[in-house]
Amino acid sequence: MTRIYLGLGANLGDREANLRRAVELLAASCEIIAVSSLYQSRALVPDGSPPGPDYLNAAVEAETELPAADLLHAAKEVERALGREPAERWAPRPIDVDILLYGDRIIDTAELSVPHPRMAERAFVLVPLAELAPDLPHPGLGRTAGELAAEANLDGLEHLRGPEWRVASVVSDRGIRT
Ligand code: PH2
Ligand code: MG
Ligand code: MG
Repeated sequence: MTRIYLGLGANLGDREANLRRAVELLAASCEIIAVSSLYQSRALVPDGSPPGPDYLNAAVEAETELPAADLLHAAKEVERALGREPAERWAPRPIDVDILLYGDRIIDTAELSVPHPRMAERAFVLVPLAELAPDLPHPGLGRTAGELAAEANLDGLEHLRGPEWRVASVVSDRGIRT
């Protein structure tokens, strides 16, 4: 089993329902250990692009037997199941499931880069991740999720909902640690 961390984001449709359904669907291929609080932030887009609706983001801690490439395909399958259609890179989406960390592996293939290449600059990734695993080292940077989160620009990141949004039915008993 490999310990993994996923970043979830949604800025179209019923964002919270999409995130909850994504966790439920991911439970088919992973053992869900813990789910972070729900955070809201403005859409980060390149300068000059239309911003689009605000995002909800969360992080998920899980374990899986799937090799990384298969986990990526499972994540894409969840995105498709929730109605995500192929679109340009920064387009609004009902769900985005990103592999942030896969054990302590560094992966660089045409399909997949892990750790997620932009996670270390993004408060909407780091803050939920640090909630789950503050002492977790980033395998490329050698700094912990908590350290990176403490240095991130928190402007506009809103803690929207605590534990009550979490999908209790699919979170493993081992994950009860609040
Ligand atoms: N994801 C993006 C682009 N911009 N902005 C926020 N606030 N949250 C996201 O998850 C996000 C984004 C591309 O995956
Ligand atoms: Mg993303
Ligand atoms: Mg993505």
